[in-house]
Amino acid sequence: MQKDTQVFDLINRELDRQRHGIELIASENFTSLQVMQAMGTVPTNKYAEGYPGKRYYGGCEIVDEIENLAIDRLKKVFNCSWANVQPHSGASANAAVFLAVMKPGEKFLGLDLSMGGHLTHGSPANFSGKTYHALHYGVTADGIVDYEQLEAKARAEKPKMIICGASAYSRDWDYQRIRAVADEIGAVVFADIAHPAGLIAKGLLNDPFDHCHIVSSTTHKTLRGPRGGIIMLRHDFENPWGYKDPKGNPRTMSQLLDLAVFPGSQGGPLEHVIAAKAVAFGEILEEGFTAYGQQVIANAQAMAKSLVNRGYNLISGGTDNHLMLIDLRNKNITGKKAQETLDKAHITLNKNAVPFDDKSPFVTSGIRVGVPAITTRGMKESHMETVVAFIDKVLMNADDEQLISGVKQEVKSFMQQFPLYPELG
Ligand code: DSN
Repeated sequence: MQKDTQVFDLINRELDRQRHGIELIASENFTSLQVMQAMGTVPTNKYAEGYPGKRYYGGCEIVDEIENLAIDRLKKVFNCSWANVQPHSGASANAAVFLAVMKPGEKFLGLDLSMGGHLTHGSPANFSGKTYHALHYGVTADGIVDYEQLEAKARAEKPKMIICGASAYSRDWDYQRIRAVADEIGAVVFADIAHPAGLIAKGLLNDPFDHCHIVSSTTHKTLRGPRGGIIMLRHDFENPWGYKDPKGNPRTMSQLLDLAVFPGSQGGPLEHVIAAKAVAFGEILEEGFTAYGQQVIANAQAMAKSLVNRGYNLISGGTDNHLMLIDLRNKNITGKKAQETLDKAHITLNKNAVPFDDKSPFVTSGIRVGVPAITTRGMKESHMETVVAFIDKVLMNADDEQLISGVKQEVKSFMQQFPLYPELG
């Protein structure tokens, strides 16, 4: 068969783009070569609806072993008693949690998207906001989760589920406080740790598992695995709403979640991706991943300091994790223009609404900056000043095409010290 040069040329161009640029999208990372190699393998050919030992197809004995290995490793990573590794993405994982816990129209409480939350935490454009009754809490003027507002809404509205977790929030969470109010009203606490999961895995941030009934994550952000989702329970429990199986036995939360993933919301699992998840979980269990997580936090703090020194306004004033949110209003540039201009210099990040933003989500007043990917490339605290200097130069000269083209060349030569996938030639 002839090689499909059309597709592989595009893939090689994307490899070049990744090699030459400074990747600051907070939700992105670079997997190991082994993780990628596992993804491009023969389990992609296999149908395996169901779960290990309980499949709807023959020939599943080896993919059963793959999936069990991924589950066992993930349980070790987060010290959990149960895990489901089949969700195709974080959004799919969250859809399954909703399906397991909520009936259409029931109330839940999550962080507002415009305050750093996620689409699946109740955006009107998403299944979560369309199917269920979404209520929101926000952040205070200081940019910290408004726990008092969360508690007041929880007591007044009595939602069935409270979601904690965010996609643009630079501070740690007080899971214990959220659990306390949830216990008062009989709500389930669901933590979506997609962003900081890799830091939580190594004990570098507060542990949600003892306080949150259900935890979901993606596997491709700070966990540095393939694109995908996971759901975990440290402690299984009998559902408090009396949901029963066809024989009239009460269902446990793990049973409800398994059913909600398959057959509830997905068909055949992607066993090649599950194999890659297993490889990534193995890497996280290694000693070196702790140093990676510590370096992520050190780099984020160095970058935050450098930005503040140059007069940038960081929401909440800094960061505890891998990202920061910058309000650009004092710099007279919108988030949209900043993203587009930085892109021209091979510095990739995303525009982001800041809390109490006066601009539309398509324009925004802010940008989100994350360091997991550049930390994987090998950058240390001392490199953050250089990266911030590039950003500042571009944003302060956003209409100077020639200068931006010069920065692009400087970025390309700077990135040569941080090789990416040299084995790929
Ligand atoms: N798209 C992800 C992010 O960038 O945070 C969330 O799903």
